[in-house]
Amino acid sequence: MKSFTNEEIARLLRQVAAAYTIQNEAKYRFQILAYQKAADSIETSATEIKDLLADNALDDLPGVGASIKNHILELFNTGAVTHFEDVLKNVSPAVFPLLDIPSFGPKKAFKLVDKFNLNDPITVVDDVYKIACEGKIASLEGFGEKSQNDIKRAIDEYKLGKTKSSRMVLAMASEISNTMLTYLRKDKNVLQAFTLGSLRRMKSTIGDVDIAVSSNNPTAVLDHFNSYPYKDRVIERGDITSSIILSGNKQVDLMVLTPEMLGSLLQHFTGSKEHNVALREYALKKGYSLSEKGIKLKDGTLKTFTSEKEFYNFLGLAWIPPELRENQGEIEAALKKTLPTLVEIDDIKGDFHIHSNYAIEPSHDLGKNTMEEMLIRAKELNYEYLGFSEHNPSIGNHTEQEIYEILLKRNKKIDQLRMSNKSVRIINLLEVDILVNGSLALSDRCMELLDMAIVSIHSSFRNPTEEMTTRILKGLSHPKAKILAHPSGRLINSRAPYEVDWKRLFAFAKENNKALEINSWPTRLDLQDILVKQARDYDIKFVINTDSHATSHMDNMPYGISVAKRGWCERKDIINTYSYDKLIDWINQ
Ligand code: DGT
Ligand code: CA
Ligand code: CA
Ligand code: ZN
Repeated sequence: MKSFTNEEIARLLRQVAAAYTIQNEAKYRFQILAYQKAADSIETSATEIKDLLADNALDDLPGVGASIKNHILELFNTGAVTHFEDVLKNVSPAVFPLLDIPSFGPKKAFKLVDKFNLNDPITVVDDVYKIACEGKIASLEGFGEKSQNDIKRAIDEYKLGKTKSSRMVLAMASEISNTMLTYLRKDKNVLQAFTLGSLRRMKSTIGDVDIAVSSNNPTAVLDHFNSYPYKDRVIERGDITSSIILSGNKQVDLMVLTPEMLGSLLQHFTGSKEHNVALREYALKKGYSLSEKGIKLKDGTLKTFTSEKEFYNFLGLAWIPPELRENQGEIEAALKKTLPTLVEIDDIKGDFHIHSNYAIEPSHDLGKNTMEEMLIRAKELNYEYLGFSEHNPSIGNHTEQEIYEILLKRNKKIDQLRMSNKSVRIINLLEVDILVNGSLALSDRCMELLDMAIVSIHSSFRNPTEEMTTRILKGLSHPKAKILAHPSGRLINSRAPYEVDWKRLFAFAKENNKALEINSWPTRLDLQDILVKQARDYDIKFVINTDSHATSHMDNMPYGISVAKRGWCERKDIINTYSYDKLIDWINQ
């Protein structure tokens, strides 16, 4: 018997649906829907089909009709499916890689492959890109200039890792969730609505959005949910649950229960799965069995909970903040009452990573707003202080003397601002490049013009671990270098973190009193939560910064807070919760 993963099977089913669409969408519309639905269901199933087959339990697989189940059996028995081969034989295999690119449907992909005679699935994405750049797509019937540009952009994004199935960044998932909550609350049958799953736990990337509703009329609520105007299709509908797909292949799951079960519902669907499994094992030892409906006692009666706190307390545990629910020791800590008091957004008194549009002729990008505008936003956010940290002047385009003069002039500007603006204190920083050899992009006398510096890596990301670590430590050892910005360099869905010996870096930061940045930019969220938790064991300090290039970016602070919380950080761990005086002491330490 051959073996296939759920992902491989789902992929094959989608190819069959695509081939039907290309052949005759109207004629095969039921088949297309059935194959798409089966693919959705298999892809999101928690159980592997190969395990179901081993248990002779393929019938348990929801959302898959009898004929597709037979095809799956054939696939495992013989390694191929005759019917699939029949459907697929008229479509070039070069069509399918194009279907992973955002905005590419089967018909568009087929037309391009057909018209330009593209037959190599390995090179087809590059081939289409080249043809688009040569301007040959615009003249094709049904395409045009705009769609040619859209194709180029979509392939650019695809190459950055944005496939149709990639996980959402927090900002996008929050927006989807908020829009959906507003829509749901318009239905009078909805008593309360909550965001759950990984989004409530504020994980840095989100697979799908989970929403819970308390209601005395689940059917009406599910009907309302299924009529959501921006849905692409409904993929599952039961008595108390339903799932829909929005455009861009984003999934939203809804669960509806009556209010007296709200506590256990919130607990269960917040997860994580790992936390729930560990909690269930812990409860089992006390003779309790947990579910989304409540806690079943030894005598078989079901105890229900209207609040999540009561649920945890009944188990002898303190309520656990959602950000900690990853089975990383939180259950033991809740039992011993040693859970951390996590840092909150209201604890934040300033932000050190701010790029204004001050004309510094930088090595990298300049901000969009003036220093004055950034200060106004800081005041609105109730900050006590704000640090300006434009990139250092480019060393390729200036002599050291020119850079020194640029910085002298900038210091004058900052002095003036300090005179005229008494409500927010200003910290004079720069974001200074750590060059490949570990030295800083600024000379010592230039560094002396600053209160402190943020240092960071913006080149040669792929050097070996030891080289990278030595480079960072050397850059950080300058007395003015107090903060390491976006320490791993990762960009979510597009750039892997660079290789760093984290233990060595953490030990160095502790020893030399350097802070690691938690960068709040939604596609950075760097240092990552797991590493924050490890770094915290070294008793290192962190700074939560927004890396703002415009005033509106200053509102991203909550994303950084979520990373700090997931790393178990308390207020005392975060430098920018300090009062101004304490901050100055820390800078001068
Ligand atoms: P995601 O969507 O991949 O970002 O991650 P989650 O954590 O939102 O996962 P999801 O959407 O599959 O499920 C939401 C929550 O429902 C999950 O965190 C815990 C609960 N849950 C789902 N499936 C299971 C399961 O098989 N066992 C247990 N104990 N809990 C589950
Ligand atoms: Ca989810
Ligand atoms: Ca889900
Ligand atoms: Zn920056």
